[in-house]
Amino acid sequence: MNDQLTIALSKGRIYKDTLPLLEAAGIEPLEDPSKSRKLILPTNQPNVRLLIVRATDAPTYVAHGAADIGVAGKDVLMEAPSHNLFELLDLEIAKCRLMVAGPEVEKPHGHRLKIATKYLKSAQAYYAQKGEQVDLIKLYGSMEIAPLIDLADRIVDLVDTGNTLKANGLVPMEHIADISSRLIVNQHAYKTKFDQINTIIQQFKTVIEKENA
Ligand code: PRT
Ligand code: MG
Repeated sequence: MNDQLTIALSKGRIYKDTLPLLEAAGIEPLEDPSKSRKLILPTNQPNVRLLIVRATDAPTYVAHGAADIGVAGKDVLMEAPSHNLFELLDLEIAKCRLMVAGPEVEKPHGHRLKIATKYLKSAQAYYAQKGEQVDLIKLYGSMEIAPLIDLADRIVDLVDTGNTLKANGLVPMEHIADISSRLIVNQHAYKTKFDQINTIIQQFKTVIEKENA
């Protein structure tokens, strides 16, 4: 039986916040991804390894079975196709909000609102549900610039402290969704490696319940 377990994680805040959960499940990486250039990290458990991937790629690795389980932000999951994977647990980490933001004083606009975002699907669903017709402009990052140079009227982006918006003269305007990271599991792996994955889920749950009690 193949009891090798591969876990897809992005470095940065998801890695940092997932470490204590992994530790509770007895899994300790043998190298620190912020210091190592290695993208496949061995752990203290010979049959468990970590894949260090881009945050937006984690669902792809899990959906294709290249990783058995992974961690991804709900913002990423709302944009990604959901076939072949289960979203099994809210890890309550890397929390933030998906919001509409714009300049404090908006210029009058005679056109449909132009919204710059990397979250096309979420923005589209949000404005459709409001019955508002807008023009969406896809960007891959630094959305905050768009209203400053009249590329767009507003942006749809993640907000945590609000400092990034503030530094660019923008204010949060509308709340779209609360975001946290989720444990995702390949559907086939969940059947073939059920005991191994379920044990990890139970150990994660214990920590999450304690932290959020
Ligand atoms: O780094 P890379 O571009 O490859 O990917 P990434 O930016 O998606 O990775 P990372 O590690 O930055 O984010 C991973 C996940 O963390 C996201 O998918 C979210 O689910 C979650 N998360 C939580 C956040 C934030 N908080 C957050 N504040 N992701 C991004 N931000 C950014 C936001 O986009 C904005 O630019 O931080 C800025 C706002 O922060 P404040 O504190 O100034 O409001
Ligand atoms: Mg980032």
